[in-house]
Amino acid sequence: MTHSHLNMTKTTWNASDEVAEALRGGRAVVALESTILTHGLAREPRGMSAKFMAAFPGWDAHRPANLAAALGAEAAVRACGAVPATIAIIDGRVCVGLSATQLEQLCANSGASKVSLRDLGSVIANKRTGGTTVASTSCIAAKAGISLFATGGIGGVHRGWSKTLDFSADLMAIATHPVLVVSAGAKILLDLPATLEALETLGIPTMGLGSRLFPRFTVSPDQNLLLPDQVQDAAEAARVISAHWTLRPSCGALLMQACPEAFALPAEQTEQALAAAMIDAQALGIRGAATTPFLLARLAASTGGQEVVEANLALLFANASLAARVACAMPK
Ligand code: PSU
Ligand code: MN
Repeated sequence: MTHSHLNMTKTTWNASDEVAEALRGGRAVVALESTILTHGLAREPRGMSAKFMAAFPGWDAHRPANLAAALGAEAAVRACGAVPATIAIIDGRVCVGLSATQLEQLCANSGASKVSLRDLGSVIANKRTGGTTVASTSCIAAKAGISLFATGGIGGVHRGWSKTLDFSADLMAIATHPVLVVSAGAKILLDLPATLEALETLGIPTMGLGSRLFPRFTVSPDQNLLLPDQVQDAAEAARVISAHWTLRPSCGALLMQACPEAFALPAEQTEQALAAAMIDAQALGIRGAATTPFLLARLAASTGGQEVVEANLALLFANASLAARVACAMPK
């Protein structure tokens, strides 16, 4: 018996008709993660500023914010000519491409878990439901034959890592699955210089779009933290990743772009909120997988929380568009 996904029964693996057909036809497909839906955004509707609505007129203020975000990211992929494949585990089934009903139910499900690499087996076997992280989404996308994946910000080496040894499974997953992950860099709550070192150690190609500044998720880039490489456009990213895969066909890569300038936040304000949140996390004994959702939720609830949410959404939509453009530029 092999353990290939080809042998997984229909009950554990389900690609939507649209995604299955796109993959069969060699069309451009972009994977999207779902932890941001289950753990990153509100399950209540959320009104946005006039500035946000002018930039993203499709935002649906009447739907739950996480569902509106999911639909917005999918629409951004479609607008650039690719097919979106939102990935999640639903009742133990690995779903690649969710129906409207599945997406609605996932976004409404307050019991959905955060599913990282280590959790996949138990969530599937116990027929549970969860949002997949960058790590587990990379694994599932690779198995499905999808090579482009868009997210907000990746996980990385956490601040205080020398005591906690906490660094995200995202890093190992990207190093060991052939996907190009498009992000706005690593989450601001991390130790970013250490994250850059880890990416180098793992041999993960890391390119900035039109810049070598390391993007910091919702915060504007640090002028002193440089990526090893940059590309001018989607076509160049596609050429670089194709060349990379001729030699290292099982190692992923990163393409990063800064949060759209109109929505990026100043570092000082975020650092202040983060410092308070980290003290609370320690006092409450928040550890392990709970750390990232806790700190991000505290940032979004801090003074200026509305701007944090808008920046998070603006960068997510921008990354979905960029991933779709690269997917369309990949050689067939
Ligand atoms: N976006 C959010 N909240 C999250 C995440 C994204 O608003 O929790 C997830 C991402 O899916 C990322 C993961 O892969 O957090 C990293 O978590 P950790 O540091 O535990 O590996
Ligand atoms: Mn962790």
